[in-house]
Amino acid sequence: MSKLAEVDYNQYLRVHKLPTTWCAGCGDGAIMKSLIRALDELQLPRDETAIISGIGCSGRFSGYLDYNTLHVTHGRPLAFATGMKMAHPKGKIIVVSGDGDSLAIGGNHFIHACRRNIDLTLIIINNYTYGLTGGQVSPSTPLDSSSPTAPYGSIEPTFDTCKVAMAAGASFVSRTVVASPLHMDKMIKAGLSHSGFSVVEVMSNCHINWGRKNEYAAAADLIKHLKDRSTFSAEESEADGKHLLGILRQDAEMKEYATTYYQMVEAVQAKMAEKKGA
Ligand SMILES: Cc1ncc(C[n+]2csc(CCOP(=O)(O)OP(=O)(O)O)c2C)c(N)n1
Repeated sequence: MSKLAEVDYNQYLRVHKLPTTWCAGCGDGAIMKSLIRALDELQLPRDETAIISGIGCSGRFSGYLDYNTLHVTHGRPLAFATGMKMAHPKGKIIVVSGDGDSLAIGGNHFIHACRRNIDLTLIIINNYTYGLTGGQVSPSTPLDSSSPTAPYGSIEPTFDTCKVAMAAGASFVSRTVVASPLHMDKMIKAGLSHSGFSVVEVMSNCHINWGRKNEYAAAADLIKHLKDRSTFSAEESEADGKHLLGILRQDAEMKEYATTYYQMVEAVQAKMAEKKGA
C-alpha cells in the first residue's frame, strides 16, 4: 500500500508563526501539508517560487509557508499573481484561495485567468462557505444547506468550479478531497507540474462554520460526508451531483499567455530593428 511521503515539514514553514490560527481539525492544515509534500518532491527552487493568497482562512498559507509570499486583498490573488508572472515569467507561482475568494469576489479574475491560460497554479479550497467571516453563503454552498445568511436553507444553485474552469479555458483542471491525502498529493503535484493555468479544487471541511449548521459539527463527520459526496465516476456525479474527483482536463498544447506575450515582444522588436536597419 502506498503511504504519505516522509517530509521535514518545518523546513518549509515559518515555524515562529505556529501554531496556526485554524480551528482544530480544519482541512487547511492537511492541505498545507499536502502542498509541502508536493513542493518537497518537485524541489522547486525557492527563489523562483512564490505563494500568493487573498483574505480568508485559506489566506493564511502565504503567512505560514517560507517562500516568496504575498498576502493580498480579498478576491485579488490571481490579479497579483498575473502581474508577478508577467514581470517574472520564469517564476513558479502558486495561488491558494477560498471558494469565496476565487468564485465570488474574485470570480471575474478566475474566469479570465482560465481564459488566458496563464501559467499559474490555483489551489481552490472549497469548504462550502466563507469560513473566516462566520459561514455566510458562497457560490459553492450546497443548495438547501443552512448558514447565518440563509437560516432556512440556501436557495442558490451552486457553481461547479471545475466545469466553469474548463468552459472558461483552463488547460489543467482537477478536483480532490481532503479525505484522501494520497489523492490530494497526486493532484497538487500534477497541477504544479503543468505548464499553463492549472486549477486544483480541494473539497475541504469547515465543520465549525458550515458543519455546525448542517449536522456535521465534528471534523471527522464532515470529512466522511465529503468523502461520501465524492466519486471517481462521471456517471455517478451526473446522476446525483457528487463531486467528480480526478484530472478532468490536461492539455499541454494550449497556448500559454506569458510565453505568447514574450514571443510577440521578440517578434515586434525584431521587426522594428529590421525597419531601422533598412
Ligand atoms: C473587499 C472585502 N470584502 C469582504 C471582506 C470580508 N471577508 C474576509 S474573508 C471573506 C470570505 C472568506 O471566505 P473564503 O474565500 O471562502 O475563504 P475561507 O475563509 O473559507 O478560507 C470575506 C467576505 C474583505 N476582507 N474584503
